[in-house]
Amino acid sequence: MELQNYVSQILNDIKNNGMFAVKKYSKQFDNYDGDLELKVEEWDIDEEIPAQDKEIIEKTIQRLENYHLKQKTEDILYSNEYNSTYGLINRPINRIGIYVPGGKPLPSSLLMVAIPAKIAGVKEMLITSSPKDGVINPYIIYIAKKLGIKEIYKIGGIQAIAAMTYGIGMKKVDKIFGPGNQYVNEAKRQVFGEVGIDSLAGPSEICVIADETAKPEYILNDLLSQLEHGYESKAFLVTTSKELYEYCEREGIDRYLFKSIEDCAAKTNEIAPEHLEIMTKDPESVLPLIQNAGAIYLGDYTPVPAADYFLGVNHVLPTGGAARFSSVLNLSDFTKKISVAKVSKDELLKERYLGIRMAEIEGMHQHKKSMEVRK
Ligand code: HSO
Ligand code: ZN
Repeated sequence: MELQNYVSQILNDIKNNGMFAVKKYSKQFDNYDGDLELKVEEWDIDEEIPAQDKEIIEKTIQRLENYHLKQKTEDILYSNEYNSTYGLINRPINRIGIYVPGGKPLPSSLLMVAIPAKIAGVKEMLITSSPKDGVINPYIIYIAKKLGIKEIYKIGGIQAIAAMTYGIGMKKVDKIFGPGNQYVNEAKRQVFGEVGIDSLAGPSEICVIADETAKPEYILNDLLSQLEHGYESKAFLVTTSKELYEYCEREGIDRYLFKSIEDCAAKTNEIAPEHLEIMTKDPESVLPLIQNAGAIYLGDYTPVPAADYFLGVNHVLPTGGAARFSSVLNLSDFTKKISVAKVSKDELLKERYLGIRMAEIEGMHQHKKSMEVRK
């Protein structure tokens, strides 16, 4: 059956039959029929995490916090010449669900979502993940505890997206975050509207722009590191160096040789890669030429994996060309903007002819009346 129908049937089944259906699919897909919510004693994993790892996690959290705190934006509130007030204010999303893929849980990706969420003021967070042999990865539990997340559900796949959307076995969430396989992505796509979703993350990609000054060994390793994410991941080399072009000949690496850096930048904008590394004599001078990329890392000492793990920048990025129209995960993904106005009598009476005429054009008589009736 076609993916779309397959997913919509399962979503509908869960919407109509609730917990009974969630349990059925957990048994079928995760081979799991135990408790769906993590039990009190299962939270007790502190001894499984080595002290050094706890320190690494602590330092990483601090670096992520430092970077994301800078993104806080002030509410806008101003008065105009009529002494009316206008503004745009921020309010956090109240409750979010974070999907953690069970096949290869990435604790670093949990940090990348939960930390900006906390800084943005999200009050309630939960995690869903398919259990492996009945258990959730202890690093995921450790990070959840550390960040004050109080609910973890052993539910994966389409059923996790349905449970979060319809509130089955849990209170429903306002927005769903986190990457997943093609079934999870299709489920997220279908529930969008009933619930918010972050994005539809596809396979990871890297693009490197490099000239003759770049170190071939660094570049090849960076390209290969991205391919480690899976067979669908993509690596692009866009270069003016014939030597580098030849050095990087490997399966899975798409290479382009151009005469100028401008041409390299144009090709990169077409690709709109998730990650872009610029390793040229003067990387800052290339930056203005780049229009489409999820993240840009300059110079010899900013490999993508450093950004994946510890720099503090966010590694949740648009993939598959989505960098043409969407952004790296940031605080605004966890907040809503609300417009505010308080109009003075003077302004309404003097300016209402604008609205009154527009209401006439649209044939909206009661709209007109509402503005007219005031004296
Ligand atoms: N490169 C991935 C993030 C990641 N890498 C997590 C390793 N763990 C997407 O930006
Ligand atoms: Zn990575």
